[in-house]
Amino acid sequence: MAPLITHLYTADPSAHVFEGKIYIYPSHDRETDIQFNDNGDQYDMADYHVFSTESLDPPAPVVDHGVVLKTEDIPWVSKQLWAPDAAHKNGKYYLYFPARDKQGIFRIGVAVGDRPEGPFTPDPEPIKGSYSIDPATFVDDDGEAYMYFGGLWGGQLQCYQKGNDVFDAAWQGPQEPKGDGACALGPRVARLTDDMRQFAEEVREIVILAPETGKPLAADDHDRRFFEAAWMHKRNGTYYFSYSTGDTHYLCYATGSSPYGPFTYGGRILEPVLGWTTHHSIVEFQGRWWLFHHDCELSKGVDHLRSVKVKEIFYDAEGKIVSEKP
Ligand code: FUB
Repeated sequence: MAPLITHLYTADPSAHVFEGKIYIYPSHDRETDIQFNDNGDQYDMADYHVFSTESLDPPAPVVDHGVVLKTEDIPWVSKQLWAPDAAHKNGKYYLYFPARDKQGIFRIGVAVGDRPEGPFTPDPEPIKGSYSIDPATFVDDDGEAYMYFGGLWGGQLQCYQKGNDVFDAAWQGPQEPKGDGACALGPRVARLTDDMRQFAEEVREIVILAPETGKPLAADDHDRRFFEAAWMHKRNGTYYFSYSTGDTHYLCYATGSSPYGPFTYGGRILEPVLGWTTHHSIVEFQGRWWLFHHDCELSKGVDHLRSVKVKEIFYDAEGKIVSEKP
C-alpha cells in the first residue's frame, strides 16, 4: 500500500467526510536533531496542513490545502502540535489539537473556521479542564458532541491519577501503573458545549472490559490496554471505540451501547507497522468503511517521520471488524 501523501511526512490521520469529500487532518512530521526517547520529545511538530480527496477507489489526487495553523499563532502553546482532529457543527468547522503549554503540560486547544480546509482561528486559551493528548471528536446522531482523549507516557495521562485537576509531576515520562490488581488507566471523554469550544461536563474515565471476565482490563495487559490514539465511530447503533496499544503497537477496538462506555474489547484492527507509533481513524465513505493510519516506510523506518495510508475494512455478520471481505 502506497502512502497517500509523499511531499511531506504526515501522521495520526483523522479523516472525515465533509461536503461529499474526504478531508484528512494529520500531524505534520518534520526532521529534528532531538534524540529519540520514550517521552516522545522527537515528535516536534510545529504546524498543521489539511488534505482532501474526492475518491479512494479509484484513488484521486490528494490536494494539500497548505498550512492552516501554526505554533506562532496560538498564544498558549510552547511546542509539539500532536495528533489533531476536526468536527463540523452549526455550520462551522472545528480543529482540535493537543500541544504543550508554556509550563510543558499538554492541553487541548480548538481553532474555528468556516470551511473544512480552514483557515482556522485558534481560541486564545486551551479548552478549560483539558489535559493529555490525541483529541477525537464525535458528533452523535442526536447532535451531541463528545471529545475522547488521552495518551500514556509522553502524553501525560498517568499524571492525573489523583483527579482531573491534579497534575502529578512524579508520574511524568514513560511510566504507568503496573502489577497484580492494578487496572489499566482509561481514556477520557467529555461532552462538548453546543458551541463546541468547551467541555459541558466533568471529564469522565472510560472503562474497557475484558470480554472473558467482564472486568476492566489489567494495567499489565499491554496487548489490549489503551495507550493513545482514541477514535469513535458508530455503526448500526453500536459505538466502536478504537485506540493504539502503544508499546505493543496494535490498533484495537472495543464496543458499547453508549458514547460513555463501558466498552468491551473486540479485537485488533491492524497489526504492528514499521515505526513505533500507530494511530488511525475510521470513516464511512460512499457506502464502504476505511481505516486511515500511518507507518514509516517512506522514511525507511525513522519513527518520527511517518506517512498516512488508507485501507478498506469490513464487518462480519456479528459486527466484528475484519480485514477481509466476509
Ligand atoms: O504524533 C505524535 C504522537 O504520536 C501522537 O499524538 C500519538 O498518537 C502518536 O502517534
